[in-house]
Amino acid sequence: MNAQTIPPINTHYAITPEQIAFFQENGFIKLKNVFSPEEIAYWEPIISQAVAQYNTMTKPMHERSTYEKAFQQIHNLWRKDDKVREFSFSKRLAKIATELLGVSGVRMYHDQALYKEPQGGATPWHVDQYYWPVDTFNTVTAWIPLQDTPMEMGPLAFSCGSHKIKVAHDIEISDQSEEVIRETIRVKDLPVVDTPFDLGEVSFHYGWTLHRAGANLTDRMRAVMTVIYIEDGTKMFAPKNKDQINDMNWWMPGTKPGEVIQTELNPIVYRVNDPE
Ligand SMILES: O=C(O)CCC(=O)C(=O)O
Repeated sequence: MNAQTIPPINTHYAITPEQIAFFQENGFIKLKNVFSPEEIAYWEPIISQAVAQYNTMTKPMHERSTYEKAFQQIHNLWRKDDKVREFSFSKRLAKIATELLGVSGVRMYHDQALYKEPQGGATPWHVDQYYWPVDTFNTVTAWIPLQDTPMEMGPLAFSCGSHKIKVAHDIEISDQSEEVIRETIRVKDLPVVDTPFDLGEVSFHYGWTLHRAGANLTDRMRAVMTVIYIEDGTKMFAPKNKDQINDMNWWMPGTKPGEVIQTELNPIVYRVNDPE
């Protein structure tokens, strides 16, 4: 693709008040055609090449923990690769995140590639915010599959309305989080949305929404990029577990409890009055 045909990554994607209401009520939303097939065809090799370069997980599948079987996980690719930075700072994505949260702007918390290998295991049920020492409800992950993602590849699944209940808030991603949440969903009869993703479809979920992904039963990589945003103005609280200490050091180094999160790793990605 030459310079003229590189698809612009910052153009606007319109969401409706009904979609915002759905997100805030259910804790997630799946939006079709956020990216065109041409855009995915352009970005997938760029992101996949960076993942191949920076992946450090080389253990054979049978020697890995449940967590390690779930995906190759590469954090803050935007710091390592300038092209990926362009993708992760897409104003299209950040504007959707801002509008869904109903806030005046969002900052980068971090990005991460989550590549589920052929025959890779399921991602256990969990909440993301267990890991994050952030003093806000307003966090959101954009989950961006870089191919169409049928059921047998492990698309992301969500428990509807589960951001409003307190389940497994103190459990890391593990067999235990899977068991506790699965049982809660069964007992409380909570609805679950577990459906394939079309090419270009992107989901957004709150940090407290219960979610999981099935195993990758195919012989193809399930390539997914994610970008995690926090509301501008969010403060850090004193970490409550070892994972939150890691997150503090990784995503907001130098920030003290009670301070606004605004290090060089957390630039503003979108503000409501930014020019289109
Ligand atoms: O991609 C996956 O398998 C899990 C993703 C996830 O848990 C997340 O993005 O919060």
